[in-house]
Amino acid sequence: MQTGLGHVISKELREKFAQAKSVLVLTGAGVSAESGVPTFRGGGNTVVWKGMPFDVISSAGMLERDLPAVWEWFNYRRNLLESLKPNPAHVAVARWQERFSDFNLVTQNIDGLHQAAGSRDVIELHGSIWRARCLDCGTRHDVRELKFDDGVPACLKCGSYLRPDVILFGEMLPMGAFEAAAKKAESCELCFVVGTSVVVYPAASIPEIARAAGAYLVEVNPERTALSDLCDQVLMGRAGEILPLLG
Ligand code: BJW
Ligand code: ZN
Repeated sequence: MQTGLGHVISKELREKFAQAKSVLVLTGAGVSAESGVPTFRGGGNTVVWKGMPFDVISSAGMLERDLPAVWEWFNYRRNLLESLKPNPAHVAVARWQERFSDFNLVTQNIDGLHQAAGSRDVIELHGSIWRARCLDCGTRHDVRELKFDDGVPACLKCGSYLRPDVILFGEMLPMGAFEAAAKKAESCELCFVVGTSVVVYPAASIPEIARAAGAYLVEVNPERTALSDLCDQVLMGRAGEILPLLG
């Protein structure tokens, strides 16, 4: 007998999940929502910080205009993240890597919570809030090793300014990350799209690629998205409640 939310997983999906060998999971901000990380969009709202919409402060243009403000914004979010822990959705996804012979996790998140839950080889499409990158020599540093006395930290190698190692609007994704994710999408049998509004490209094309290549597409989100009509299954609800039901 099924109890609680157990009924949301159909027999067909349970069978696909039991038989699949190659599985790809694409996650977005919603997978971290139950850990306490605010999403960018959803519920009809978008994040605004000090009067600036997030797509203004998290943009390539703002980096050129006001690097200290960009650091202030990321320091604020990093401070929030310090005390947050992975939730049952991160834990379930980390377990899946042991279950399938070919398992790939692609995330748009920069919070590092998948890794904190034990996921390995995560393809981070939008970088990491825990790293900084030199504007001059390109060297990457762990932000926890940097001094922020003057607002903008300096490169430990060459002394030039550092920037957050994240992908802002109008910037190219990290070399090879999208290509690696797209290749895995082309060959997966089962693709989960979890906690993303699927509006930011090129990340949003990953499930489209998987679908076009014949994958069974499952969306997990409390709200419908532009992808919902393309999906074989839409599991409407919170990732931390739904993903553990699959095992
Ligand atoms: C739950 C839940 C729970 C709640 N359980 N779910 C093609 C067409 C049009 C535009 C473009 C295009 N190609 C490129 C562009 C431009 C742009 C873009 O896509 N714009 C669109 C918005 C229109 N893309 C780019 O600029 C990208 N670069 C690029 O394409 O380079 C080539 C290029 C260069 C130069 C010129 C032109 C092209 C880069 C995109 C980088 C995105 N960066 C950000 C910020 C990172 C740094 C930071 O954190 O500040 O990444 S934007 C922001 O959105 C962040 C996220 O990773 C990303 C995606 O958001 P996500 O994860 O989907 O979160 P939300 O909040 O949107 O949704 C949360 C969902 O969770 C909701 O659906 C909720 O319902 C759900 N939810 N609780 C499960 N408990
Ligand atoms: Zn440097």
